[in-house]
Amino acid sequence: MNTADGLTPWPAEVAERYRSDGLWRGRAIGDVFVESAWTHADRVAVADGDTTLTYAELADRVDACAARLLALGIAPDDRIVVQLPNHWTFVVLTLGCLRAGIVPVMALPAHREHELRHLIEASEAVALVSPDALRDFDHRNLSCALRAESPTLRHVLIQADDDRALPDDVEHLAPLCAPSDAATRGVALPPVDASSVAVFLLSGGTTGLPKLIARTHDDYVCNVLLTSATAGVDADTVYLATLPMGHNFPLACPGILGTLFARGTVVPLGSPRPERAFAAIQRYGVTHTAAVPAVVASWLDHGAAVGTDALHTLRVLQVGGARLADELARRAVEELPGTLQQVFGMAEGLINVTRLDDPVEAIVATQGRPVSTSDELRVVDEATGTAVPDGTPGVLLTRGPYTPRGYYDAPEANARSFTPDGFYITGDIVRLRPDGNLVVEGRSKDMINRGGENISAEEVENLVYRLPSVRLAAAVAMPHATLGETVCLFAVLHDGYELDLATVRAHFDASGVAAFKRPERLETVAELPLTKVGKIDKKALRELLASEHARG
Ligand code: OOB
Repeated sequence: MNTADGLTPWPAEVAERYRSDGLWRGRAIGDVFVESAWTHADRVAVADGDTTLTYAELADRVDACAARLLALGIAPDDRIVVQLPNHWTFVVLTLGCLRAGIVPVMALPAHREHELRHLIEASEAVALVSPDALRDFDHRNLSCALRAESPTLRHVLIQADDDRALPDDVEHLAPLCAPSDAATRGVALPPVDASSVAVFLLSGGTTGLPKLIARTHDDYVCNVLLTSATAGVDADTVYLATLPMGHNFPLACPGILGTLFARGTVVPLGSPRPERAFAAIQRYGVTHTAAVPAVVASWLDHGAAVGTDALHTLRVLQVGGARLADELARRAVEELPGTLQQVFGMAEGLINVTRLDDPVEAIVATQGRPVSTSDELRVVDEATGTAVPDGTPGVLLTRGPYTPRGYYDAPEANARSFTPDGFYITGDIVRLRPDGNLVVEGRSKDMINRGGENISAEEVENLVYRLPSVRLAAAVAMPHATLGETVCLFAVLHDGYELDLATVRAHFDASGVAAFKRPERLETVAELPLTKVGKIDKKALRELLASEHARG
């Protein structure tokens, strides 16, 4: 299937307006990058340990990578699942795909068999790129097993040390990312249409496995440039990426792409741990970075212990992915160098940010406002769907120039998650303040946000139902001091059965599920509270856990 077949396009007259307003520039991401590269050929584009690439070197490798992917028989519009750790090869490969019109599907390093199988199937991927092994997990073995069972997957590309011998049936990623050579020089790359799909991002997923979000070159360039402007990214920016680079936040808000478009320097780092992050910030003179609240908490504690001198070059600390508690925000403003920017965004599109010159009160107490005046927001009553008065909490709906009108090839999910007139139903409960800023008050969608990782309650429950002992299951967000929330599982068992947490977690591991989805607590109960229509009353369960948490 061609990617275009699974899309829900913006209506023609809306697309025309976005073009005439200059929001959609008709430029492919790879073309914008190449242009910025050749005007600043000698500046450092990527600095990753021993590997430093100038713009000229990066652009050379990117185009060589594009030519090599095409030479492998991977064609424009083919999909490649990319599961790489934060590393310079991620940048070369991703841009190489984009230059060739090949569409990367952005998996996360934490994903396992369960998620990867789904991504390969849903995108009909022809290739999978993964590390040889990472944190004691054998990705190569899994990748080959997935290829053996998939009707579409032909190539497994493995990121490994140069000298590591790999079997013949997998490709080394390193030679694909090497400088140009006789075989690639002069190879003409196919033109890439700006209205075509650039990347597939993953939804946080409220129902089951992640859905694919097709972002076009036009909409993603728009996303990158708007967020770059609000974060003050320029040629002097040194951006540290510690969040997984395939996630929308570090990839494009403004992240890696914003920094490269502005001719700054990207510093990939494999871990957000404070010791490593502080050292990288000091070594490279980092000016911008993005973190989730749990990471900020660890940086604050580390800073309180060792001081924050290492961070003196920091100009902008972006925090988002989960609600930043006002108290933590205040500490970040007071104790860390630079300006705090709250970012309330989503892979589906809409990005809200506090502005760098906002009053401290707004930076501390709100999650910002949309980056484009063309973003349309509605706050509606959860039950009736009608607009609530300004200042009253309600569910946030949105549409706009970088918010696609539907998930990829998912008519049922689209009927649930989009209104007939094309608004995305975020499932976030927000309050709109008179100054235009939003405050995230909660969530109507059935999700657990574990330190920025969105976990679908339904996916967890479906996995639990595979256990023979379980009659009824409910996965509920449980308050957690640093992560914000973790998964608490309530289960009603069949007569005569027993179940403990270790068994549940071992079952998740054996099912090949990303580790962050494992329940942190199990409560076996005789019955679950039900709503008047007979659904499991998650609200009551959440309140139970919250009141328990409040009591300490
Ligand atoms: C980002 O994207 P996703 O797709 O992983 O998660 C989106 C969801 C939002 O709908 C919301 O429920 C939650 O994550 N969220 C926040 C938040 N930022 C995201 N909840 C409260 N406060 C915040 N600041 O998480 C994402 C994408 C681009 C930029 C930043 C974050």
